[in-house]
Amino acid sequence: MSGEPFRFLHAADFHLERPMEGLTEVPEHLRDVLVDAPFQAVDQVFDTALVEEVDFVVLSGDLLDARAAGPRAMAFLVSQFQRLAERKIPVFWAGGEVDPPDRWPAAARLPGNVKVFPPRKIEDAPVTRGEATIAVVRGASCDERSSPTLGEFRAGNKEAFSLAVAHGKYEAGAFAKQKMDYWALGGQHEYQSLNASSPTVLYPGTPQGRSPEEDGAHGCVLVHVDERGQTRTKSVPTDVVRWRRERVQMRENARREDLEKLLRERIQSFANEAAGRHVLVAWEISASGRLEAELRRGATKQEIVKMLRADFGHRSPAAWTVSLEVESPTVLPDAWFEEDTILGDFLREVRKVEKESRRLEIEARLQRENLSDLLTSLLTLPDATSAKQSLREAALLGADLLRGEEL
Ligand SMILES: [Mn+2]
Repeated sequence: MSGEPFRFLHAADFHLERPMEGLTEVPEHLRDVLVDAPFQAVDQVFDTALVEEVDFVVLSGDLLDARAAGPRAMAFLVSQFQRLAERKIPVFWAGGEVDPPDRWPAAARLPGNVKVFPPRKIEDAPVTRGEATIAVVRGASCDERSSPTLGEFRAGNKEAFSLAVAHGKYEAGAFAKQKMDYWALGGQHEYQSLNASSPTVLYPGTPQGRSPEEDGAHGCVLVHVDERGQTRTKSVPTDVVRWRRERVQMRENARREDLEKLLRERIQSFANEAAGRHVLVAWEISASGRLEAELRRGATKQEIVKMLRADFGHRSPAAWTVSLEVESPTVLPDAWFEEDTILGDFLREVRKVEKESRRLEIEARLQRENLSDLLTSLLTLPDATSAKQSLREAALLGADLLRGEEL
């Protein structure tokens, strides 16, 4: 294959129906920023397409759920398509889980530059420049139940660059036989490359992370195709607000001042790395001894959060501490269980309750279920994690209170 070089933009998972999550309280001065962030990020995606003068845009689904998003989001998306229509840039959209084509209301007319692929039926759409076909985009949308099957994608005319667009959870290694040049996938909110070249297979991720789980940079992917059909990709960050989930491990004997100093240094470096974006930080602290006990009870934790918010949360751009969690130690020292003290009595009692509650649960099931049901249900005993967790917390609290300040 030889032809003219061109470039296109690949984006997915806008989820314009999804607001920011994971914030127990929304700071007043960031309210508008947080509400607008998913839209601003998508605006940046389309800005990138225009600035880079791409030949076309491929969108791999989950742009918005028309049932949940409301008219503002739909009008916004249509207006973004319109911006590309004015520059005669075609858009190829394969619907995903939340945007199968049937869900889009007929009243919200899409501009003529937008090609929406039908559910579960692969269609070809050529991209032309003058007389020449520079690429063939082959796509299918999800239907209400499932994603398109990869095996049905086959490159046809190898004179042109072959690009497949689909939404779903696909495994690396499933892409070799079809002889496509590029797989534009959607359905993962983090950027993920399944294969670097021949074919290039990737998920661009969502343009804006929504929760502490979606931390780090988010954006879209700009793809350059040279005259031999070789691709070169470049991630373009578009997020307006960046999540950071940070685990901090404190050494033994660390003091509160040490923790505060470390948190201040880290949050400052997040702000620097975010290059002008707002940062939302969810901390997870792992400490031991006196510091751990101090963080788990009393006002210390709240005071640290307050200090970080006061010093970094009101800057512009802001670095806002969303939460600060303290990891519980997984085991209490064995010696504590043996002690001939009130603490020892208490911990032995907790251990007994733990064993007993599990035995009772199994007995109760034995009485009312047949064998195969029983075996299945034993695999998924609902109490296992949450009850254990509660008992552990109880043991820790008891240990804190009963040991007093001698730690
Ligand atoms: Mn999605």
